Amino acid sequence: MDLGRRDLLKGVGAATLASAGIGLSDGRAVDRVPLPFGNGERPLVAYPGKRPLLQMTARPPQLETPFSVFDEGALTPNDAFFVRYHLADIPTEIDRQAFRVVIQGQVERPLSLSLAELKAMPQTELVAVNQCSGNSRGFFEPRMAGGQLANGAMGCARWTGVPLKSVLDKAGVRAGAVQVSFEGLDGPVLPETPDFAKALPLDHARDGQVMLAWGMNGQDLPWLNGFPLRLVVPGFYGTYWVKHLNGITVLDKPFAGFWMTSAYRIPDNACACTEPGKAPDKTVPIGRFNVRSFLTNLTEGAQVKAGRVALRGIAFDGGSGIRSVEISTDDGRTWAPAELGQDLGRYAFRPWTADADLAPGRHALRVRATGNDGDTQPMEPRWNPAGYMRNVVETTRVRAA
Ligand SMILES: Nc1nc2c(c(=O)[nH]1)N[C@H]1C(S)=C(S)[C@@H](COP(=O)(O)O)O[C@H]1N2
Ligand SMILES: [Mo]
Repeated sequence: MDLGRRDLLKGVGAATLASAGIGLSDGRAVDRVPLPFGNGERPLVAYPGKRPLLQMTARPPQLETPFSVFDEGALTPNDAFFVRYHLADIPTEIDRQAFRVVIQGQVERPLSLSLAELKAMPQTELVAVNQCSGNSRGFFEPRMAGGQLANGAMGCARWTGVPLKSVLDKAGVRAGAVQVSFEGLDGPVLPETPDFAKALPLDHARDGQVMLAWGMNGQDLPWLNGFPLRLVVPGFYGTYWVKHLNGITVLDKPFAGFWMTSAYRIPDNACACTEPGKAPDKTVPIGRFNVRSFLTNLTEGAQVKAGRVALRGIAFDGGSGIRSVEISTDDGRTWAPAELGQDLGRYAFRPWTADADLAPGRHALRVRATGNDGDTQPMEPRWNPAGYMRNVVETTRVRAA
């Protein structure tokens, strides 16, 4: 069903992507940057509403955040936030007055809500990390097909919107409903490509935290992050965070779309992993983030002055919150606790700081986080065929002199 997409595109006084100054196809490369794996060179390209970011593909735009941004604070600035799309027909013109999100399917009262109507409902705010399932895929060994990302397909923002639950309650979910599906204004270029749509179990959709968000760090959503409305699914991989959200359908049977039944699936076991090179016997849809941590102020190969060295970084997990972060300066043989910084909520980046004493010579710095749920990061990388969910204890090799 076409949810009025054409109508939305022809509104008068529509905001357009091009009005921000640069067409999608002619983003200017200002530099080229090497990511630390084979074929990792990326142009730094400035898109509308964005500072120069690492361009993985141009059509559709797929942009990675330069890692140094994560050293600047726990909230990722809107103009530095990564961009992921699957389908090349992304909206380039949206009339914010004419925009509607439709709630239909197994409901008592199908709704078509404007932004003004949504904003008149009780609002909610939450700081949460959005991370692509394939963040860090470029570091997998053996390597696999898919976007060759370093660690910049993640970001943390303060999201403003209304709980999905409020909107579902307004529509009145019918007895027997089991799932809710979501789709946005973007579409495939070829009709045989399946349109991007995702689904959540009804209980998850009604947990009060899943949100229809129009605000990001106090501003409208950047165009490329889903203007004017997106789904925010705290603690869950970005694939569920449907952008340009204009269709919500309550279903009485599990959603059978390609992006749930074939794509974004992980091995159905505790580690979500297989022996490298092996396919899993059974898969399930990807879900919650595992726990990760990063050193942000020193990069691989850095030279530092021997003696006391200040380290800092970030950690996050799927929503239990970070209990502790530990640092090793001897490649994981011994560990010392880091100090946790400001707590912006259990779905946010948690900053940490630590002091290390580095004798002259080479050091392998490692950082390991543990969540309040007791989960921690493995010392050896795990593997799965899609290159999802990397969360090995990362290593940064530096030299003190
Ligand atoms: N409409 C739409 N929403 C989408 C996607 C998409 O292709 N189309 N990609 C998803 C994926 S896989 C990710 S990782 C996040 C990325 O969010 P961002 O582009 O705002 O960083 O958007 C999600 N929402
Ligand atoms: Mo993603």
